Amino acid sequence: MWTIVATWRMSKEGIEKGAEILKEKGSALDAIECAAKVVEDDPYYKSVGYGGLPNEEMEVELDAGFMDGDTLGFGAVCAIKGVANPVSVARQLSEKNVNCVLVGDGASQYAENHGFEMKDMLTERAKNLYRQRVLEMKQEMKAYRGHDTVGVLAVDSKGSMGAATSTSGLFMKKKGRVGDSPLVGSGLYADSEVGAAAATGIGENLMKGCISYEIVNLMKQGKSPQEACETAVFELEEKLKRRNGHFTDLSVVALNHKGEWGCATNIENYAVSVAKENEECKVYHVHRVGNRCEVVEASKQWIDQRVEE
Ligand code: SD4
Repeated sequence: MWTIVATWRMSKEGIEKGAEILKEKGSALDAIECAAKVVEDDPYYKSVGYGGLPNEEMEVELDAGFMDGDTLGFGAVCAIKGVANPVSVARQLSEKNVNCVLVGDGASQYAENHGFEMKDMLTERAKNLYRQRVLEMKQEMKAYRGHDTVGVLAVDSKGSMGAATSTSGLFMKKKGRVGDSPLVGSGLYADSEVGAAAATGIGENLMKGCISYEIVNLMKQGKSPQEACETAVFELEEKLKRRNGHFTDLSVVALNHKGEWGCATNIENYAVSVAKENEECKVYHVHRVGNRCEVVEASKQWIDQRVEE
């Protein structure tokens, strides 16, 4: 019984393509890479890949991670520039024994030397949004709005699992800033014997809880994916509030090796996309209700609006 799930509505078209691979008995790893690439290639979504929002210096620096749940192989690229599909580079690095995580120029150089497509990832639209934000920030300092990560998880018909993430990180971030998305255990984790998880939100806080590893660990202890997601998000939120006096956006998605999925958030407008064997792809809104989350199927009308979260 295969399943593929991902963060946000933006992943819908990607997981539909990934689902086609799983339907044909393809691997979870091929499916998640394919799904993430569809989002990376779409300039409309301005927080991932081509058309992603730039850093303070108007450069698009991208983060991506990839984990094989069978071997626990992990690869990542951080603050990579000029590469069309960072997730594919991360996947290739996950197959290596050493040099699995590359940053900045080293990551871009590796991609170029290994035949990955090189591309200027900064679009005119992103430049205009940057200029507009510079003007706004002169009036009021509001960096960091406008961010999201595509996090994709799958289990295939053989029971193998994988997790992939890709993002342009936070809009107006410092050059060289790395978020949770390419960090194993924070942005993503996959263990085919248990399950997989991925996160989206403010990386600086998500990484304080190693939240993806925490969710997989909670599933290992017997929690359902939904219980594990809610426990991890609300315990981390409570801890951050108690120790620091504040907390920020934390949203997650999880899948266990039986194909059951769950999600949780502490914000208003989170969504996840899901495709399963014998079921067409659906998008769900996730609403916080106390320290639980309500998951409600989105209408076709809302899906068709392609709302940018
Ligand atoms: C980061 N977690 O770079 C990413 C951004 C994100 O919703 O997912 N925002 O911190």
